[in-house]
Parts: sequence; structure tokens; C-alpha cells
Amino acid sequence: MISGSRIFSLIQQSWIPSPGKLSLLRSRGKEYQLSRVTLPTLHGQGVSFQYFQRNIHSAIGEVIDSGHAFVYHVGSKEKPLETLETVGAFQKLPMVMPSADILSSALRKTKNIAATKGIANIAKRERNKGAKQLDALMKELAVPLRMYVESFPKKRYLHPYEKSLIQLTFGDGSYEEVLKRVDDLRKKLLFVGKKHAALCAQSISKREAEERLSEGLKKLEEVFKLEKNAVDNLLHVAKVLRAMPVVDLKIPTLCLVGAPNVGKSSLVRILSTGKPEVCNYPFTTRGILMGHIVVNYEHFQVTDTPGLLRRHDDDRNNLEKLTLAVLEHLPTAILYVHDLTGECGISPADQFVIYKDIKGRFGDHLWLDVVSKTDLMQEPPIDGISKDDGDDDDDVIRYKEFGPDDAIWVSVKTEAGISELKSRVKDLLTSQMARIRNGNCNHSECGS
Ligand SMILES: Nc1nc2c(ncn2[C@@H]2O[C@H](COP(=O)(O)OP(=O)(O)OP(=O)(O)O)[C@@H](O)[C@H]2O)c(=O)[nH]1
Ligand SMILES: [Mg+2]
Repeated sequence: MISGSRIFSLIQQSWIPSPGKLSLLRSRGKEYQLSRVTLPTLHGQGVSFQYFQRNIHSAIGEVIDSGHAFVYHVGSKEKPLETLETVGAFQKLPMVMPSADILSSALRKTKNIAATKGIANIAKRERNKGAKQLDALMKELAVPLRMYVESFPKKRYLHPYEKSLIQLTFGDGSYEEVLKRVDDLRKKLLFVGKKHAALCAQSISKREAEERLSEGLKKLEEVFKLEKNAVDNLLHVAKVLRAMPVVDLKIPTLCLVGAPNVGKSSLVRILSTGKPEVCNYPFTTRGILMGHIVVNYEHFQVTDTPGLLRRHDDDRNNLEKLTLAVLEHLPTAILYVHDLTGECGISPADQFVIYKDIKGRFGDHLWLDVVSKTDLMQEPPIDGISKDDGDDDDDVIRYKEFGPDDAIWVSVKTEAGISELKSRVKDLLTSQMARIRNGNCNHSECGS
């Protein structure tokens, strides 16, 4: 079996996750892991029409082919601003239809459009029908796109946590770029549609009107097909965002933090309903997972996070940045996990440096330290992990042996210390609840 330290050094040398490839976990009572995602991968539909109806006001919806829906906003210009104190914008995103469905539905509806009744002149009738059909196809294609562009929130109106999720998932500017491409396609459709409808309306014979109609329809279809992946990319963005973990800022949240592979997810599994993947390699956890704990009828949230390495923020991968975004923007109590065995692949000395850094930055959070894997503590030193204390100062030497002051020592294998941990976690979350009720969350975003 490859040791944690070997794999860890491989990862350090060569692996930085690309934007858009984070696997994210969601929770709404249940947890599950999404498959890896890449921006141009286009599939999937999403939430139900009923959900849509509940959440989009002043809109009419239409269910088309196996539950796809799109909505026309009535008289809306820009989405009302979400207040910065709220999260949950991703659950309100509109349903985006696959581009193929938009096109086939638009063509079907267009074909059925007849000339206005009572036009006796054949050429006039054909002109009238042609212009109407071209206008209809243009609108059927462009109106859903307009609705999408208006309904997806502008990043600047989002809660900073959700803003970070967008940035870290899709990369800098990609979200805006996807929306811009949809809007550009919409504008192009309007331009081409209007031009060809006008040409058709000027035809002097039935034959010319027929030719101009067929030319215009073909051109509109071509324009749409050329850029249709903009719509499918948007559908994919909506699907990924909707699957992001749902956090309730009013409910106390325990956030598991520590270096990679130290046992965070194993503890989440023991403490909550969350069932994150547990493996003996770093960065097993590749997104934020929300689990839940109910203690004495009180409901709490637990988030598992990707591990943090000893390095400067500029060098951090997106998974680490995700962890920092949670700490920065969500009112969490921290359960910091230390693995003094070195089995995780990060030496205790390095873990100490990471710990000091995080404690220095987020020490205003309610905090509990846990030393994990105590069942392994008596075992001989792991290969590659130096036990030479030669260059260490007293704090590090003390940390290597005892961990932080007041840490709870636990093992998920033997369950040693687990009941004490549960009781301390309960006290911590009760204190966090009091902080939330008093509006004292140490977060600008909480309005405290
Ligand atoms: N012996 C022993 N092994 C443990 C204990 N807790 C966790 N492990 C093992 O340590 C490895 C890493 O555990 P995880 O819970 O995935 O660690 P993590 O911190 O979530 O790791 P990342 O998500 O990669 O950051 C797994 O092989 C676990 O089985 C423990 O108390 N005792
Ligand atoms: Mg994990």
C-alpha cells in the first residue's frame, strides 16, 4: 500500500485541481457526491417545475418535454438585489432548457403560424406569413435566453461565500463569460431575425416571400446552432450551483478543519449524518459537505472541508481556498483536527505551522482542538517522518508530544475519547447558538 506521505508528496509536486473540476457535495438532509465536472460537459436537467413556480415570482412557466421548463419574466428588468446577509441564491436559479429542446420547440411552434386571416392577395399573404414566422422563431429562441440572463444573479449581489464558491468552482470570470455568451447569442438572434423578417416583408411575389422565409429560418437556425453550447454551458453551471451545499446561517455550524488526511471526515461520520468519503490519501474531500446533528431536539450543521497545507495563500489550490472561504464567510465553530502520528503524510511540525496560521486568522471563532488516531500513538515512527527535534523550538516540541493545550484525544478506531468529544461539541454548538441569537458571529456577513 502506498503511504500517505508518498502520495502527499506526489500531489504537492504535480497536482493542482483545475477550476471547474471540483466535485462538490450537497446536503438537504441527504448527502451525496457529484461526479467530477468539467465546464463544457453538457447534460442534466435539474429541479422540478413546482420548485420553479414557488421561487420565481411574476413569471409564467411552461413545461416542455419531460419536465423541462422555461419561464418568461413579465416586465422584469433586473433581478431584485439579494441582501448580502442571505445565502441560498443557487437554489433559486431558473431551470435552463437544453439548447436542442429550445430549438426543436421553437421550430415546432413556428411552423404552425399562419398568415393573418382575410388577406386575399397571394403575395401579400405569403409575405405576412413569412414575416410572422421569422418573428416568432426569433422570439422563441431569444426570449428564454433573456430570461436566463436576467434570472442568474450578478456575482456582486451574492453572499461572499456563494461568490467564492462560483469563483473557485468555475475559475475567475467564467461565470460571467458563460452568461455573456448567452446574451450575445440572444442579441445576434434578434439582429438576424429582424433583418430577415424585414426582407421577407418587402418581397414582391409569393415565390420571393417563400424563398426569403426559408432563407431566414435557415439563418436563424444556423446562428443558434453555432453558439448553442453557450446555453448548454449555462445549464451545466446551473446544475453544479444548485448542487452546492445548502447552509442555513441561523443554525450553528461545526466546521472540521486541519491538514489533509488527518481524520476530519472520519470524525464527521461519527459526529453527524454526513457520510463523506474516507480514504488514506490527501484531498479525499474535494468540496464542502454539510451534515447534520440533532442534540436534545436542537438541530446543528456540520461541514467537512478539504485539508490545508503548509504554504502561502497564493500557492493554495482551489480546495484549500474553499476551506478558507467557509471560515471567512460562514459563522462556524471550528473543530480543528491534529494528527500527531505523522501517518497522514504531514509532519506534526508542519501541522503546527498551519495550525498557528489558521488560529491567528480565525481565532475569534469558537474553537475545539482534537488529536486524532490516538490508537496509533504508541506505534513506531512512520518512515519519512523525522522524529529529530533538533531544530524545533519548545512550542513545536511540546506540540509534537501533547498537541494543543486542552485538546481532546480521540480514536475513531477504538472510540476512545468520542463520547467526551460529542459532549464538548454539543457545548460548543450551544455557545454558537447563543452567539447567533445575540448577533455576535464575528462575521461582517452575519450583520453582527
Ligand atoms: N488508525 C486510525 N486511523 C484513522 C483514524 N481516523 C482516521 N483514520 C484514517 O486516516 C485516513 C484519513 O482519514 P480521513 O477521515 O479521510 O481524513 P481527512 O482529514 O478527511 O482527509 P482529507 O479529506 O484527504 O483531507 C483514513 O485511512 C482513515 O481510516 C483513527 O482514529 N485511527
Ligand atoms: Mg476528508
